[in-house]
Amino acid sequence: MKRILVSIITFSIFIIKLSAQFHQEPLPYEFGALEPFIDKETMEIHYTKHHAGYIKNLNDALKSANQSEITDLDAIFEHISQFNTTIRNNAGGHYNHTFFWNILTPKIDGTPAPQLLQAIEKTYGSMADFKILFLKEGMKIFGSGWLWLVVTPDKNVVITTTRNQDNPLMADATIKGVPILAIDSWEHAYYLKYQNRRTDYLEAIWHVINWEKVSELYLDAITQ
Ligand code: MN3
Repeated sequence: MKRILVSIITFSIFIIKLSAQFHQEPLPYEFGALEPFIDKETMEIHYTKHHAGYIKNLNDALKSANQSEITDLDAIFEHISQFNTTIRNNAGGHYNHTFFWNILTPKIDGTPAPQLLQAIEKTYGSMADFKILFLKEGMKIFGSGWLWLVVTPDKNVVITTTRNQDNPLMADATIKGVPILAIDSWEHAYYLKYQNRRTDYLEAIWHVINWEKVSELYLDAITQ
């Protein structure tokens, strides 16, 4: 009886450990759904190889660091200095990509909710000026990184960029804030279709931004 009980407990711990692993959510649309703005092959490689790779590496790195009990990415970002670079890069990679898939949509040419539009106009004058500046900031990223629109603690919307797989939730971010929009500016996000033409990619991606989702994130962030 005792042995059975021990087996049950051991098995339960095993299950808990398994469930503590990070997983990849299904992509909310088909790989080819964002064509012609983002091509099917790029999406497929990006989701099945790059993003899946970050998750595997994150789980492996947490395990080797004896930090497998961590199940919350926010907890990693808030205490980022307590984690090694592999965990930092891959936790960021997992969060950033999950976020990115969800702010894209096959329903093209959406528009932001009035409240978000007003917030963008408050900081940047107009939507057109915001888009120009956003593109400029995206072009300034040297090497690999991300382009963001965040809600800062004083509830303003601000453009920021991060290097590698860092994000504005990390405790040591230059501009901290709640992300509401993110563009992957790594070459792997656009190279197959756009090669070195990052400008073309950053201009094309506006067509597939899920403004409904971005607006929802904005409204959540200002009421937090
Ligand atoms: Mn990527």
